[in-house]
Amino acid sequence: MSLSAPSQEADLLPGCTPWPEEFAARYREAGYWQGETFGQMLRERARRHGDRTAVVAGDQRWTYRELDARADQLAAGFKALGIQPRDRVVIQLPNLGCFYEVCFALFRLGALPVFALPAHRSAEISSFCSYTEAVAYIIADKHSGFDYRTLATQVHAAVPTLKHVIVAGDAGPFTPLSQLYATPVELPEPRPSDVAFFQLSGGSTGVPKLIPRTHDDYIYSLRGSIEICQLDESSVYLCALPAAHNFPLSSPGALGTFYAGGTAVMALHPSPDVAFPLIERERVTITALVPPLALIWLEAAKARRHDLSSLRVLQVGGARLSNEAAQRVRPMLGCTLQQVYGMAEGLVNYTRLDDPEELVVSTQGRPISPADELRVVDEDGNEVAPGETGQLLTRGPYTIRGYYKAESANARSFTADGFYCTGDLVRLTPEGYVVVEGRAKDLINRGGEKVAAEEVENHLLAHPAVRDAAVVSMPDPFLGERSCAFVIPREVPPPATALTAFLRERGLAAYKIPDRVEFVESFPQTGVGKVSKKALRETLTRPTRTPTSPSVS
Ligand code: AMP
Ligand code: DBH
Repeated sequence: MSLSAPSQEADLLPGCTPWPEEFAARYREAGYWQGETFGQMLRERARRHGDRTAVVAGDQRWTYRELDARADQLAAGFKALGIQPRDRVVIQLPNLGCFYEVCFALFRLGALPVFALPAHRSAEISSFCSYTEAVAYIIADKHSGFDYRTLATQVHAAVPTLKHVIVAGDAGPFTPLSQLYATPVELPEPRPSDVAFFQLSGGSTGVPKLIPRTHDDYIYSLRGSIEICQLDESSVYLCALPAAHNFPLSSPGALGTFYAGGTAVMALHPSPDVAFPLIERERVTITALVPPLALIWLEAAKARRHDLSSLRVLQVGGARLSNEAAQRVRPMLGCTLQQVYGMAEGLVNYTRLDDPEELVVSTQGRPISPADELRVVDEDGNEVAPGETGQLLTRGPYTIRGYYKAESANARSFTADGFYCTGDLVRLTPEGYVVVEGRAKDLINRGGEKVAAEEVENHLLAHPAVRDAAVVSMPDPFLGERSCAFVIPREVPPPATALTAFLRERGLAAYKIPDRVEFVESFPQTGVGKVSKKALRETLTRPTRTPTSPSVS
């Protein structure tokens, strides 16, 4: 532990915003930041729990000793390729057994993973690679019917800094991951106060923003999470959501499970067909889902074909879970529901496992840390009366102070005194629990997958037949929200399917393609002349629409 660590400013990767020195000192003194790196954490767990199973993926099983050794070997292989400390490496892997080896190898090397999701396509991946000047891109050969090597060929051609494409599986013209396990070499330890990796924000403008997380701050969030979720070495965590997402990575996710000495089981797909047999076989104790998946699981559990009795906690988060669905979790699945309201920028709230049913069903929990500061403010930034709804602002020992290399976005998303503006409309209960009421930011939350309206609009505007575009959410009983693009055509409207095909060709992830397209002559406006998305949204819930509007579903 280093209480007298040098100024963070000097430690931190350029392009990242440090915590002010007085806050950093406070977080160290309180024991939140303990000066430990991910590499050291795994080494220590391998010493303490060497023979315990760390990772299960298909019929592969690795003990902590094996995971530790394989991370060392892979770190040596990455180094031999020329990957250096602080080099950025975009990882886009499905839930394969090698996922955590790759992460820990990069952590040990001090290279910085950028956690892309399997659903991202060329628009997003090219942007992550060029924005971070990534030197390597790590993919699987194929997954869910998609060939990532084709994507890599496009990205490789578009991004000059990218030297290596590394493939888990059949590498084709690229570097096979399997050939990079080399004899371990001595590596200098990265600084715990430095950035360890980048998460992605759901983003409210343009492509997702990059979130730099340090060893110190993230490991603190793991420690807090495993205490709240009561994880220990007997815990078995099922990673059913995409492993790179902040929720299954850290709340407490697989990294929290490793911190506790438990076992992480990978599900290649989150459907009950895949997940339920794994829960039965591996005696899974805890897992995490987004609300639409939770609804599917609740339905599937009725058949009672699998023994799910080992499951103690079902975490649901990423988007608002309805009270009605929340009430069905214990009767249908026989386990405790834990609502999780988190964000890759930091702050995570949990309902506690021994909370009264009323709080668990109707709130999104309370923060991990006594040092998390929450303010609920009105549109002028003034605090609202207790219990009133307003935008949530937050700062604390594991919430970032700025996105990576994003000065103008930072000016919008952070207050002068360092609070992150979540864009979420919330109210606080008398017990200090958060209830998420909606969003101030311009995002569509499609069952936990966040679609930034502006990003999709920019792509639509690139179409020659489109004069203007506004993308809004529409309520959906299954996903919570779906997206609708309102388009003002230049002359004759193109077929809606031509527009969606155009977006696909531009390499936009499938979940961002508008679920519906409506052609209009003009947009309704607000008092100051901005497009009123509120009014657009309202036209969708009115019973009659322009009869000529073509739409796609
Ligand atoms: P991201 O920026 O992708 O990390 O997404 C974080 C955002 O997801 C939050 O700011 C919320 O808008 C939303 N979110 C996460 N968990 C919940 C939840 N339990 N209930 C409602 N919204 C949530
Ligand atoms: O949606 C999220 O980003 C999220 C949800 C639950 C998250 O980042 C987390 C928990 O850590």
